[in-house]
Amino acid sequence: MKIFYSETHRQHDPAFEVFDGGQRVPYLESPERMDRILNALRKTDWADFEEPRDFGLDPIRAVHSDAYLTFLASAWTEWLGASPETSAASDKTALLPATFAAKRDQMPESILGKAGFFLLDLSVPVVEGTYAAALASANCALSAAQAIAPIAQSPNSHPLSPIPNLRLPPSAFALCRPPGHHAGREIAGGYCFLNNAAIAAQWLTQFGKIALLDVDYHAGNGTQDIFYSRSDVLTISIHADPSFEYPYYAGYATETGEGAGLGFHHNYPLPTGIDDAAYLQTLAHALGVIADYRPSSLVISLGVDAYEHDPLGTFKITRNGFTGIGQRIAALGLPTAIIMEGGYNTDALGENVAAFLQNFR
Ligand code: SP5
Ligand code: ZN
Repeated sequence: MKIFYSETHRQHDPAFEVFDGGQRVPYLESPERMDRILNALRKTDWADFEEPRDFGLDPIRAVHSDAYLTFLASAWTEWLGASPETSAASDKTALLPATFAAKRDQMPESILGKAGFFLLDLSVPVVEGTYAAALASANCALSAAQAIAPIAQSPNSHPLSPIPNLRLPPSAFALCRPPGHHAGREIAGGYCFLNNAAIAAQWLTQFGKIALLDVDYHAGNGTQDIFYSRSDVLTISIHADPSFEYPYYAGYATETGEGAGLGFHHNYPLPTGIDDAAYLQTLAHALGVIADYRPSSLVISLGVDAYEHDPLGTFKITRNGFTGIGQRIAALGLPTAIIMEGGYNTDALGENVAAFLQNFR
């Protein structure tokens, strides 16, 4: 399986985030996460690592607003240039505002005001290398999309199935960091700056309808936002009920799309303590919706924070559970681009990702 990975993610390494109650804690979405996944994948005999290609800004501008991309590109320099009186920070290790835009029809000039407009919460500190890392992450997703696109499929480019004259559909993995599914059209949140899975799905629409399934523990609010009024990208998210869990303000079962997109978004909010069997039941419903839609290819937002020992999660999914989830999804038989999202138990992260991916080679 082709795995797209870039070392550029290391440039995004904030020292802290702020948890509920105002505690500064070490940044959970750390570069070490990638090392753990790389180590686990290197132990397999099917991981084929490749550098991402640079797709330029056009496929990213198809998903995110110009104002937002301009902010990401210049935020760090503007923050460094802000006068001490306006910035009031003694050490400028990160740009993180304390005021957020509940109302979004005015754009202030100050960098802190703009940061409050374009950032959703206290888990997206912007540091010097954030934009470069986010671009490289998006390029990993785009490279995985390209690897499964019909144009990439020469007769021998993917493995033979055990059944003669029947070829397995192509799949590829984007080992993305930072993750993407909480990033909306013009907002960062939940460790996410550019919505890598949405960028991949949008790029793939040139070949037909796309289904995007999000199995991260948290609701894919950014992805929901981006495709909410579209019928050419079916979006489905299975996650902890936002009535008690981040991102709180999206991911409810009643949210099913709007306008032309009505009926093309599905949320499956679940209570705490969900085990493998209950999760697989919900997944079966979601996969039925995808099969009925007949997409030309599938994008997976793969978070493994539903794991039983994840520090941010409350679900009880086991390593075997991730194998089962991957197996059910692979059984759809669709070309599939798998995009890395969350997962914060660093000890188990690599093996959990490998457990999911092994179904697709
Ligand atoms: C991509 C992804 O998985 N982003 C998740 C961002 C979640 N941020 C929520 C932070 C809330 C902190 N609450 C800590 C509870 C620890 N038991
Ligand atoms: Zn998550």
